[in-house]
Amino acid sequence: MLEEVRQKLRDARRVFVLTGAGVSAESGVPTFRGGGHSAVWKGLPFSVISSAGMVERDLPAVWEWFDYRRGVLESLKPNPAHTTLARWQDRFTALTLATQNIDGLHAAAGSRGVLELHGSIWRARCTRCRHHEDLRQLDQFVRPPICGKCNGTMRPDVVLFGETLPVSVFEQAAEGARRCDVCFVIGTSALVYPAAGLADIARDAGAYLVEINPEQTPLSQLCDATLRGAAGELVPRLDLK
Ligand code: BJW
Ligand code: ZN
Repeated sequence: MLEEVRQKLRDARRVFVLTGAGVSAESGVPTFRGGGHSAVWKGLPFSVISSAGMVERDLPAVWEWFDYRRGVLESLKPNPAHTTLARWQDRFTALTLATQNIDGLHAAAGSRGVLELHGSIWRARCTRCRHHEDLRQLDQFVRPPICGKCNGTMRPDVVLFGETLPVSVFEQAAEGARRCDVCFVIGTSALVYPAAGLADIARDAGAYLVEINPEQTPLSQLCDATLRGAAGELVPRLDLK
């Protein structure tokens, strides 16, 4: 199976990659689901704490949850899956990398133009005027932070359950999926929409669909190749010589 996928990659001109939490698992980032577990924080399932309703009910708690996770991420590094995907950028006519992850590890590995479908944990966004701030450069530790442009309240610039994805980011990802020869779906449970639907778009447009995941997902049966195992091991083994 690995050899067949390698061959498809040798012939491919346009490649689309959709990644999820599993691609960062070997860097030490906890996944949301998988292995029979589901993330919980202070007794709240993440589907509650990472939801639009929670921003309205308790924004300070949302900040506490994201500040905690940013603290975990600060010392973590990209793994060989991230670095291999970054190298692929220069090997094809076009490589579109869309991620559901908010951890910034693809960019840290050197990937350019990463389509962050669910936003970034490193940014804050004003709830009033949508002004963005990079939290690594924000010289302000109050929570919630106050917008420098309009004095509004800021929130993490991430897409929570019940919120819409940034339209132009999703459109660029959908275009990459529609036009690709080979589509990789790496380290995602493929349960969360509309991101998971990008694989359907690629498949419907005739792409060769490859899943890399130690576990089965709802997408597995649609795939031309399913590579069972860890992304940090399998992606480098697909690297073109
Ligand atoms: C490894 C590995 C290794 C382990 N190597 N792999 C249609 C039907 C039903 C519901 C909906 C629908 N369309 C939309 C919805 C609602 C909802 C949704 O999809 N719900 C489903 C759960 C049913 N979607 C939304 O609300 C989205 N918005 C939307 O649709 O807007 C329109 C709308 C607006 C208003 C009303 C109605 C519609 C927004 C979704 C935003 C998701 N946000 C989160 C949180 C982000 C912030 C945060 O981080 O807290 O994003 S949820 C969470 O799940 C996070 C992830 O990006 C996302 C996906 O998770 P992912 O990446 O797949 O991770 P896991 O943990 O699920 O899986 C890890 C995988 O890795 C596993 O398979 C492991 O096996 C594998 N793995 N180690 C490779 N080493
Ligand atoms: Zn503002």
